[in-house]
Amino acid sequence: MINSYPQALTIAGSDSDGSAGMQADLHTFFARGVYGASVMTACVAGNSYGIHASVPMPTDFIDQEFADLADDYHIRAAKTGMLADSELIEDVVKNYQAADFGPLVVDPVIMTKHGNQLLEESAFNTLRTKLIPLATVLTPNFYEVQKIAEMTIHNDDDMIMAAKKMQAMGAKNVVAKGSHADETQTTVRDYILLASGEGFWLSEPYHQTNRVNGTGDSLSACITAELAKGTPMKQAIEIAKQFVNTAIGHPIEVGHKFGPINHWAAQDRSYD
Ligand code: PXL
Repeated sequence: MINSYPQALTIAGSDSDGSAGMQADLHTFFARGVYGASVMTACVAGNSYGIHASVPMPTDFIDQEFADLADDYHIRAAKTGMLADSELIEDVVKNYQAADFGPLVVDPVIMTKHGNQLLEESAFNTLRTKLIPLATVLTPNFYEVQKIAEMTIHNDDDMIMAAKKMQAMGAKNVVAKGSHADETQTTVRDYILLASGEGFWLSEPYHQTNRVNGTGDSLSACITAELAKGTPMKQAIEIAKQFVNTAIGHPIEVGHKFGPINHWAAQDRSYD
């Protein structure tokens, strides 16, 4: 009986306003009926106007967080979020390899939507060579696709080529998120490249709202939650896209400027 309930882990930064990072991940795990644990990698002070301070956690503290979870819990899937710098990436890679925490979803957090840099430029290569090879799923947004694949995306063929490049770096499955740059667009299209080599586009309605903080965190957390429950990969990705779209489509009024998405709206009601 002990540890029979599905448990997932977020390895991420804490965001004080609760809209993104570890807090968005834990909201998502809860909404999907999965128990959520957390390894805190950094602490960010911010609100709906932006981020105003950031402190990385000491690596020996991170090592202890991993050791305590490995000693007691049965983590069935894990995800990474903000990792700040090369030293933290290497420490997380070392700890994840020593643990048995199931599939790993890597959300390669580089920059917030509002321009705050959350990963040092000098760490991009460590991300490519050390963390991405461990990724069961890699979930870059449009900006991160271009940074990681080192190319500019002009059209669908470029996106497909970038996804293949990231798979060649070692990511088994890639969810490459499309552009939101055009305010007149009615849909958002993401390109999915599965481990089998199957590639396809997923389209969702585009909502014109400034309540989208935590979107990428929640997408990757929802995939993680579904993998922890044993959902097959393609279905886990489709559920997560739907989850985030529903959460964006039912905004809640929290904060004065760029608010969070609404995890309740997209809750898995089979747990009520
Ligand atoms: O949404 C990206 C993100 C990830 N992690 C932390 C954040 C943010 C955005 O604000 O604060 C800790």
